[in-house]
Amino acid sequence: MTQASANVNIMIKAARKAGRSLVRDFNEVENLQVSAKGPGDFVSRADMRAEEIIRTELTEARPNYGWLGEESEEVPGTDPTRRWIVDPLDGTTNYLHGLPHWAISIALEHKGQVVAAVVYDPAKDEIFVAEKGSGAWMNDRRLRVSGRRDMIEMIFATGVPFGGSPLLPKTLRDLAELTPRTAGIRRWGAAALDLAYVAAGRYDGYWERGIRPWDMAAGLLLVREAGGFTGPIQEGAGMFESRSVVAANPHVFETLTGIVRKS
Ligand code: LIP
Repeated sequence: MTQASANVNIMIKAARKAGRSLVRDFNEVENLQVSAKGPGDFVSRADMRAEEIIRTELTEARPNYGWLGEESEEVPGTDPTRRWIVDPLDGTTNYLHGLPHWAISIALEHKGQVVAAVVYDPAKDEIFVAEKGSGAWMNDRRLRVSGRRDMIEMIFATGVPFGGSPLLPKTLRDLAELTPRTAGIRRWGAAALDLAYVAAGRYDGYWERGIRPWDMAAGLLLVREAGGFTGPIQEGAGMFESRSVVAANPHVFETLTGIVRKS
C-alpha cells in the first residue's frame, strides 16, 4: 500500500506481532493445551494469547475505541463511533490440525462502516490491507477481483457448517446446485482468507451462512476495495445481523446470490 494511514499502520503492527506469537505456537501445536468451545469448535491458548497481543497494541494506541473480538466480551469505547472488530485466529480448526491456512483479521469500523482492514496469513507471509476509498493491497501489490464472466470457469469458496449445525442442509443444497455449474468449490476453513482470495481474484466468489462479524469484517472491505460486491444471503438483512454473506466479482454476484437465496 502506497500511503497507509496511522490506523492501518497500527493494525499492521498488531497483526505482525500476533503473527509471530501464533507462528511460534504453531510450530509446537501438538503441545498446546486446548479447551472445547463447542462441538467441533475449539479455542487454543495461542488464540487467546494472540488476542491479548492485538488488544494491547490497539488499545494502547487508540484507548478510546471500542472492541469486538472473538475471544472476549464486547467493550464499548468512549468514542462510540469507532470499534475494532478482531479475530485473532481465523481458521482455528486448521491451526489445531497443523494445516498452514489460518489468519489474523483486524477491521476498524466507523459509524457502522468498516473503513480499514488487515488480514494477515503468517504461514504464507501474505498481508492483505484495505482502506475505504484507497483500494486493496497484498504485500504492496494492488488487488482486483477476477474478471471472469463464465460460471463454468469459476471457482467458489464456502464454509460447510460442522458440529451438527442446523445450517448444513442449506449449504448442501447450495453445493448440489453450484458444483455442476462451476469449475469447483473450495472449503479451506478460514473465512477471512476466503474473502481476501476473492479480493485477489483467486476465487471468483464466496458465500457462507453462520459466519460472525469478526470472521468477515476485514475481508468484506478487501473485496469491495478490490472492485467486488458483497451482500447478505437473507434479503434485506444486514450481513453482521444475519450472519450471512455473499462476495463475488460483479459479473457473477447477482447469480450467486440468487442461487444461494433459493436454498
Ligand atoms: C471459522 C471460519 C471458517 C468457518 C467457521 C468459523 P474460526 O472461524 O473462518 O471458515 O467456516 O464457521 O467461523 O472459528 O476459525 O475463527
